[in-house]
Amino acid sequence: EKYMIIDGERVSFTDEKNILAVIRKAGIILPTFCYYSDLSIYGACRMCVVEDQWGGIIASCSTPPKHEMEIRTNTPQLYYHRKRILELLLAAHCRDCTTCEKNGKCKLQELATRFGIPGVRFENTNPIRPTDTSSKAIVRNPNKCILCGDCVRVCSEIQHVGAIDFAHRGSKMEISTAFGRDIADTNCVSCGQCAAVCPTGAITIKRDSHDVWEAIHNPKKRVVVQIAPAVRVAIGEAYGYEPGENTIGKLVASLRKLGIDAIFDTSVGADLTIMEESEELLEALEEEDRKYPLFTSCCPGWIRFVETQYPHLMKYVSTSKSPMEMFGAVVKEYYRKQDKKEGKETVSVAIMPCTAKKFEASREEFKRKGAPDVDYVLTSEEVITMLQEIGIRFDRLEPEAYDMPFSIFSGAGVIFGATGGVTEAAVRRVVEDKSPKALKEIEFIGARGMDGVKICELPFGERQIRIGIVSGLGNADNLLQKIESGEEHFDFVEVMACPGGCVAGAGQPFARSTEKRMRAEGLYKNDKAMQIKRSEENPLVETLYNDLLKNREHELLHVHYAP
Ligand code: HC1
Ligand code: SF4
Repeated sequence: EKYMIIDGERVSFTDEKNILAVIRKAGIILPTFCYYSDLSIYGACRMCVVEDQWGGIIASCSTPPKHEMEIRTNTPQLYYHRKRILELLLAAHCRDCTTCEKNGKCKLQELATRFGIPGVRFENTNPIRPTDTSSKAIVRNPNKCILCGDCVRVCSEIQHVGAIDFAHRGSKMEISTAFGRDIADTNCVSCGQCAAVCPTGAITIKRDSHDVWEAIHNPKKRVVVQIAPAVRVAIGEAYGYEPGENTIGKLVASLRKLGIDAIFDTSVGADLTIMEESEELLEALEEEDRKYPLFTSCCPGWIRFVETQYPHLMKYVSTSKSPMEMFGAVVKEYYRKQDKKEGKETVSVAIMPCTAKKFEASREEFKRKGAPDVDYVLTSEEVITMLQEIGIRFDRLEPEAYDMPFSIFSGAGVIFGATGGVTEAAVRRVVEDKSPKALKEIEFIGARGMDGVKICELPFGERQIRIGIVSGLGNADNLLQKIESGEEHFDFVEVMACPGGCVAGAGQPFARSTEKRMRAEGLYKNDKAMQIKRSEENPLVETLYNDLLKNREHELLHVHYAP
């Protein structure tokens, strides 16, 4: 058995990649800024340093463990070293903590408190640099950056986007876009993953809650909300509920107290998306010698990725709008007459786990007569803050039901929020056998689970269909390369930009892999408890097609992105 001596105690290890992992196994929480197990090791912050048996100082994140190695994590030398790093970081940091987005959640602030830093002895000599607010999804404030590089690595290693990188050297070093452009003018897909890993307030998610408050306070406005599938299994975490616990009823009750006029579920839109997208899939399956699959279209980060990196593949992306946009169009149409009669204006708000949805809502392609179908997107985190602002005790409220008339949706719509969910929902729709046994079999085609790449094959009539499911744009990129080279062939490919799907969106409360998995399981549990399992069995879908959507499917349910 291999072991190390950590602070005089023997700790065994097997395949841990670095000493830091062994130290954590021993129950010691060493402070770090730049270490994420999913990302490459950067070793920049030097907070995780330890002393070896000869008094040498080494970074534990970038040193592999060796058998019989002896280290100390807690010596006078290390104590002063860490304190000094913190002081230097604080000295170069804009310290307007009270009004910072990250107040209370900032790692620098947390460690300054943990180390009892009494004051900063050095002056901040850095010039104040402008904050980049050009993106609909994220805000970059370089004055709060500690150069840990987490954002750079998540953007390039996990997402294969590389919109941001280190620029300049020495004390001038900063994180920048190519040529210092505004982030909105780069290939950034608005996925928000950089904000999710940023330990300070240097990259945060843009807030739209102020505008929504104004609409709520305006008696001439009718504020209508739709809630995305993945929100229900995460928002409760802010109130002590387990990840995966479905707290939608409490959220609905809270939103009523907030002053929202009508509350619906994006899963209704997901049922419509399945109706349209499976038509496209059936058509694609008819085509002979089709090289490319039908790609899903509900994830706006993915759409932006194809537009910027694989524009020639845009024509293989489903033209079905995302559930959010389909339902947004339905909402605006539904209230049009009533608004006129009552002299009101409907403001359509979507509560999403996602930051890229803010970008999607603002796209020209989703404006009709100059007005967007979704006016504002709030993340789960923003809604938590809004509830806190007026002191709503979410946990003490009795669950309430959705408003009429859009209160019916299927389990297929709900599972959209987990990677593989769209595929499973589409398969439920296209298979001919609608028996409970067939439904159960679909559960096991391999679409479930949090793996970044899943491949399913299933019989379809005389043939087999082959489906690829990826989450994380890096995985999507790798799969696209294999499709292009002819190494892989699929009939249908589902892509979600965030690793794990919407449950793991950057707008959700911070989560590690266990919580993400529990959220996805929560959605499948929710589906199990639902009476309607398939989108086409939702009676509301039929009503909509016969009425509001009649002869307007193309206008209201499909989109053609400008080249
Ligand atoms: Fe998603 Fe979707 S599943 S994209 O992850 O297709 O955001 O939850 O609302 O639109 O339904 C997000 C989630 C969400 C859409 C649906
Ligand atoms: Fe990169 Fe996503 Fe951040 Fe844009 S939002 S910079 S794509 S990680």
